[in-house]
Amino acid sequence: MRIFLALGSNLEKREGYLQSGIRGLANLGIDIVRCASLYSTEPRDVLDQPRFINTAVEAATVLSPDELLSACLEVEKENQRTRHATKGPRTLDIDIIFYGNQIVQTGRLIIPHPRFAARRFVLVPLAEIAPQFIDPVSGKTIATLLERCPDRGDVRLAGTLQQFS
Ligand code: PH2
Ligand code: MG
Ligand code: MG
Repeated sequence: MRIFLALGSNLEKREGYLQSGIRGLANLGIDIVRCASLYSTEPRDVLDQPRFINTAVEAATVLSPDELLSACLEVEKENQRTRHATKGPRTLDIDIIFYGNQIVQTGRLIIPHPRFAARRFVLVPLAEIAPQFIDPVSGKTIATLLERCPDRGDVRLAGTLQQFS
């Protein structure tokens, strides 16, 4: 299945956690196809926290949505992710945005990610690697969703991960 994941970090060595997170995913059977640039982004939801580095990856996997979620959580854990405050500072966050064009709703998982279209820190990296991908919920492309996104949060290009530059 063709999948898209959003990654973010706003503690300590942020690029290092993103790099290590992508390596961790690859070790669990998630074949990374493309990785967007790194973006320095203004915090949303909880405003009083350090700026994030966000990126997005396209990958291929045979894991089911539920297995994919478990893999993401395992890689977060490997990277010292703790859960103190919801939406607060974190070493590594890996969110499933799309699982092909499937709509998934289980007790622990909603795909597409319910808030992705309202967040520039997700849409900007995603639009870099997949502007024409169609969101199965709205039927709109990522490029269109970005154009129409009301979020004005600052999102600035901040480099690329070595292995993807
Ligand atoms: N993640 C959050 C809350 N706020 N803000 C930015 N800029 N980037 C994020 O990844 C982020 C956030 C909860 O997951
Ligand atoms: Mg998140
Ligand atoms: Mg998350």
